Amino acid sequence: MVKPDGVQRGLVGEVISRFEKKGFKLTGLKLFQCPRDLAEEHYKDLKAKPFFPKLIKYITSGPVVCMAWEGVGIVASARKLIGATDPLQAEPGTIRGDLAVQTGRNVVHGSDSPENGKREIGKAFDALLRYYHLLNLSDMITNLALWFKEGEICEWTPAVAQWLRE
Ligand code: DAT
Ligand code: MG
Repeated sequence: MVKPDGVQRGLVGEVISRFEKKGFKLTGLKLFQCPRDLAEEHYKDLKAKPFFPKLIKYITSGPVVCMAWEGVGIVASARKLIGATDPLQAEPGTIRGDLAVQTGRNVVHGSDSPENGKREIGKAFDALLRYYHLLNLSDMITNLALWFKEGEICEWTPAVAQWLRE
């Protein structure tokens, strides 16, 4: 996700470009104003931290760009492309290392585990979604994933797939 500072600074294209060039596949993309309750749920593990109120204010301060990316080892690789949480510790060549100077304005969020990726994007719930459809309970589906609703993730095959993976 490109955070509000990244959107305000015109870095959306730059961030997307780095993931595209690496060879990952974009399956979801939207500009979105994050409401307070979603921000608090997303960062609930950090609720006890002294910086939590500022973090919530920051992440809700303007639109973010939510993205879903797919690829081999995507979570670990994305974390490497993004760089360390503190941009001053992030290596040059990483998004934060190249484009940011402060932890509280570190431009991007990336899921830190496949499990959290599923919680944030929703793929973990595929089987459950199909079950809910079968039972005609579609109304219950919208809040199963944090950042994307059903139908917002698009499965497709890039024409270059065979040139990225043997
Ligand atoms: P990351 O975004 O690298 O996954 P995290 O999950 O530990 O890092 O923290 C989430 C966000 O909270 C982080 O991007 C910026 C903010 N944050 C973390 N540690 C902080 C600190 N010590 N001071 C201020 N903000 C902090
Ligand atoms: Mg994190």
